[in-house]
Amino acid sequence: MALIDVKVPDIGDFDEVAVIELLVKVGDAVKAEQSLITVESDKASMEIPSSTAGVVKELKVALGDKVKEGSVVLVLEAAGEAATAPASAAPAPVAAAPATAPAAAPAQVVAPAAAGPVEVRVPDIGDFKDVAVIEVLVKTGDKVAIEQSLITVESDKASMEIPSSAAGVLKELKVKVGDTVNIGDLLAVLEGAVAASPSPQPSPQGGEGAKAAAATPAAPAAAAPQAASVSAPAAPAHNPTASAPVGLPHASPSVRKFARELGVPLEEVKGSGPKGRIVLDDVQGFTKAVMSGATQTRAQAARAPASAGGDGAGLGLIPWPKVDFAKFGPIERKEMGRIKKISGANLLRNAVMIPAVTNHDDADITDLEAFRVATNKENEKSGVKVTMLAFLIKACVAALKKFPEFNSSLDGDALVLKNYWHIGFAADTPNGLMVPVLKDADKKGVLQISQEMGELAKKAREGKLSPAEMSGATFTISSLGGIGGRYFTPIINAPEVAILGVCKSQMEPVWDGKAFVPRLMLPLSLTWDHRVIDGAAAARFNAYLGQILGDFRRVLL
Ligand code: CAO
Repeated sequence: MALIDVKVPDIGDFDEVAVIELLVKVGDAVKAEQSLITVESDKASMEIPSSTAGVVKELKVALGDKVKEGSVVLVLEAAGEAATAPASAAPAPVAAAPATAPAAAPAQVVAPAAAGPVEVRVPDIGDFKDVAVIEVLVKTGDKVAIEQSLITVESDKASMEIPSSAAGVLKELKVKVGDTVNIGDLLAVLEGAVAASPSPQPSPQGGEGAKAAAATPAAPAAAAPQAASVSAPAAPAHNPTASAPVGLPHASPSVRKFARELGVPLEEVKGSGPKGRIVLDDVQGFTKAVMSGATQTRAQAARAPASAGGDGAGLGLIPWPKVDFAKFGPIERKEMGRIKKISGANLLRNAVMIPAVTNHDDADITDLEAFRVATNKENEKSGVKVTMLAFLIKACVAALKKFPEFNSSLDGDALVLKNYWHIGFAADTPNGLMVPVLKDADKKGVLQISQEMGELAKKAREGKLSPAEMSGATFTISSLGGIGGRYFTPIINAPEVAILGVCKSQMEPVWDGKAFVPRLMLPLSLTWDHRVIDGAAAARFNAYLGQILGDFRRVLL
């Protein structure tokens, strides 16, 4: 097996470029054309590929080293036919193919010095053909300075910025991300432009002519077009005064490609490489963080409904007022607990996304309450106490069976009607609101429901509910009956489509047709999703629920 020195090939006018990434390590099997290192000048980065296959025996460069044409990158133990190739006899680089280095010579400026519309075209960019525009760094209306980068283009091995050689206001951008460009292509039109050089040459018009014009400064002028044209200097202009691109993510072509494939917005990735350069690990780390929910891309944040503490920007609302409360009196700051944060974000989404309406009604529970009290007396020894909520769960199941759309969920344009009746109930706990779910309420009697509810409520208060015990609800009841109040507007627990709020029952004078009689009235507040349920159906649901609670024998019908 022959050992081959892989050297930096002809990289155009690059003088000394810094090694910013090592893409292989000792022991790696390398394929022909595989990139070995990334080098970078002040304007372009490029990868140096290997033109021979083999195993890396020794790395001759380290991060931060400066290399130029002929510098040995590494020693390869060549494999197969490549091993028979002369290792270093040839004056040309032995292994590494030219990295399609951008042409170094600045393209010729052909704009008049006077103000006016000026076309900016792609200059001679060496062997690059059909290179993709991967970033547009300016927008219409921007003031562009001479040498300011306009776009970034990328071949399979290198990326470079195309700067403007004229100053002016950008009137029109002729390219967008994803376009491919070649020498002479029109990039932009500047107005009030002042060219970098008053060379009176015609602008390259594309194709070979353009190349010739750019490569031969003394080429005779063609007929000058109405709008004078300017060729932007080729990317690696080595102009120390060239302005650094603002906000351009610093990354090699392979990292950019990798990020594009994953849909990672590079400008949001924090680089850990030299000078803040984004390396492969950074892109992977960012992807993991987004997938685990630890972070969000800006696009996600803009799409998502504002979180509990959100500022409403995602909804296009004016920002949340920021007030220095301490200015008005003493304050104490207390971070919200985990459950409050989670439920807050859910409640906000549900409140914002569901066109919800609430119907209020009353149910006469005079007889039911008498029955409940009697039942509890009879069952005193059993330890199971029946509360109104257990009867409400049973009554709701009957109403849900009669009005099945209340026991459904929206799935796109379809309604999913559920043939099971799992009832969630809001429980007030020291950690915040929890919603345990009483499964198969249709198959259980009021005593069993009471017992299970008691166990679930206890678990909720102790923070011991399992995820399974909090999922699968088809309808929810929020009872404040033990506390007080008259009516309220509960928020639907998506993807359910309705929720019943219950407040404290109280004795009221009710007209029975002849006289006012004292009756125990239970306030009901039914909130429903208007996309699924109509107001008439909601009124019927409440009325039916009231009838059942008024005469519980109806549950049997
Ligand atoms: N009218 C009058 N009294 C009522 C009543 C009603 N609608 N509902 C319950 N009561 C009475 C009970 O009979 C009981 O009285 P006694 O102590 O004299 O027997 C007392 O109020 C306490 O009942 P409870 O609240 O312990 O039991 P419950 O089955 O009604 O409720 C639970 C259980 C877990 C739902 C409840 O404890 C709870 O946490 N409620 C709060 C729910 C909540 O926060 N909802 C708001 C969500 S939106 O933020």
